[in-house]
Amino acid sequence: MGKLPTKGLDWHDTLRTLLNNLRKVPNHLEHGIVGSMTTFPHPLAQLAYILFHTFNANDIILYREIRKLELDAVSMMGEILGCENCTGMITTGGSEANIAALFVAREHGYTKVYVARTAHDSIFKAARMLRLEVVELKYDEQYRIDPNDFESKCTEKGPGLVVAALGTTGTGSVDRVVELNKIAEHCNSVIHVDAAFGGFVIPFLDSGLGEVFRYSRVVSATMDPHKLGLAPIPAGGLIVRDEKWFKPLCFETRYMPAGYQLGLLGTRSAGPIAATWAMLMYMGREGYHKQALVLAERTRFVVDLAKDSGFRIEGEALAPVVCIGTERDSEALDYLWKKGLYVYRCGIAKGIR
Ligand code: 0PR
Repeated sequence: MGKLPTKGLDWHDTLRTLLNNLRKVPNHLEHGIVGSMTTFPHPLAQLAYILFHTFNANDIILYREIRKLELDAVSMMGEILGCENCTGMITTGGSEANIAALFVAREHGYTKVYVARTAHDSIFKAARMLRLEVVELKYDEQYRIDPNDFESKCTEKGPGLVVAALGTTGTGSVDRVVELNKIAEHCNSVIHVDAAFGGFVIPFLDSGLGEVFRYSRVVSATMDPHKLGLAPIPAGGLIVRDEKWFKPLCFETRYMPAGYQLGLLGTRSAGPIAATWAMLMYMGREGYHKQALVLAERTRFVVDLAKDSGFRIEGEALAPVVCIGTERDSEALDYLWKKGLYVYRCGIAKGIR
C-alpha cells in the first residue's frame, strides 16, 4: 500500500525507487512483446511529446497554434484514408475515438449500431455507455462482416450506424467497406470505420481497401498514432467527414475563452498532438509505405512458419495480426509467457496472436 511520506524524498531516492520498478517492466526493445499493438515510439515523437505535453490542447484560444497542429495532423490522417476535407481530433486512443464516434452518430439520430462480434470491445463498451441498440451481424469464415446479413437486417430494422474494421484486433481481417457502403446507401445508414490498428498500414499496401472515405456513407474513422503511427501512448485519432458531423463534440464550457471544449475530456495534453504531427511529417507517405511493406513481409513470414508447422491461421492477417489457431490457447499462452514471448488470445477465435 502506498503511504504518503511525511517528509518528501530527495530526487535521487525517488528516481532510484522508480527505476527499480522500471527494470521489472517488460519493454518493447528488450523483450518479446509480440502480441501488443503499441510500438516503441519513435525518438522524434518522444521529443515532440516532451516539448508539448505541458500545454492544454483544449484551450483552443490560448493555444490556437496547437489546435492548428491538431487539424493539420487530422487532415493528413484523413488524406491517408482517402478524405479531402476531413476534420476531427486527437484522442487518448482507439477506445475514446470509438466512444466519441458512436456518440456523434447518436446525436445525428443513429441510435442503432450494426456490428459483428469481430469488432473491438470498445464498440460494445460505447454502445452500452450510450444505451444504443446493438444489432449483431454475422461474419464469414475470414472474420469479415457478412454483407448479406447486414442487408437483410437493416432492411428489416431500418437506419443505423454500421461499424466496419480496417484490421480487426483478433485476426487482422478487413471488412469490405465497398460492399457495406452500397447496402448502407439503400437503407439510409452510415458507416464508422475502426482503423485504429490498420489505418497506418492497409492504405499503404496496394490492396485498394484503405481509402475508405471515398465511399459516400463513411462518416467517421478511428486511426491510432500510438499503434502503428509510432507516437507514444496516449494518442488516438478520430477523423470525421466534415465540420457538421463533428459538431456534437463541441461541448459548451462556459469558463473557457472559446466557450467550448472538444471531445469527451476536459484538459487534454498537447503532447500526443505534437508527437502525431511530427511523425506524419517525418515519415511521410514513403516512410509509412516502407513500414507497411516490412510489416506485410513479417506477417507473411509468421503465417508461413505457422502453417508449415501444422497450425491453421484464423482470419485474413491483412493487417499485421496473425491469429494462430489452437484449442489449447491457455496452455500455449502460459508456455510462451514463461519463455518471455508475450502473445495474447485472439478472442474472437480459439488461438493466440
Ligand atoms: N480498435 C481496434 C481495432 C483495436 O485493436 C483497439 C485496441 C482499439 C480500437 C482500442 O484502442 P485503445 O486500446 O487505444 O483504446 N487494440 C489492442 C488490443 O485490444 C490494444 C492493446 C494494446 C492490447 C497493447 C494489448 C496491448 O499490450 O489488442
